[in-house]
Amino acid sequence: MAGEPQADCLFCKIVAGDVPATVVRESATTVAFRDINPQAPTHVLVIPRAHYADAASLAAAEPSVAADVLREAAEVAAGDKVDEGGYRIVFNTGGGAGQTVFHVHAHVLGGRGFNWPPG
Ligand code: D5M
Repeated sequence: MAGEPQADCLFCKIVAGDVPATVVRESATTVAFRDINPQAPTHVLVIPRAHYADAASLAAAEPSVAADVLREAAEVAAGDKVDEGGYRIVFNTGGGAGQTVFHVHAHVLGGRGFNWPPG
């Protein structure tokens, strides 16, 4: 069923506490934890507790939780004090865009400069 935990999903296992993660924030609907392979001084992933493959599926099924993810991303940036310098929120969507974990996650990146367009 949509949103239900998936046995083979790494991020569902982090939500369940079955895989360790450096959790920086939790809410009723989301978990935020540090990326295992950081690409910036701040690199945190914000995920919904519910399992959806990508941002579009989450927004279609549970738009209020999609908003929660964005709100938590802003709180992460403020908590790491990277909000004033500017930060980036990225949802890689689909393998062609670099998505490797198919449980939607917002990358929150900050603490350094960024180029546009991204690589
Ligand atoms: O991003 C998937 C991201 O997930 C990538 O930046 C590494 C990160 N990752 C993978 N495994 C872990 C664990 N166990 N903890 C924390 N972070 C992790 P994507 O946009 O799908 O390429």
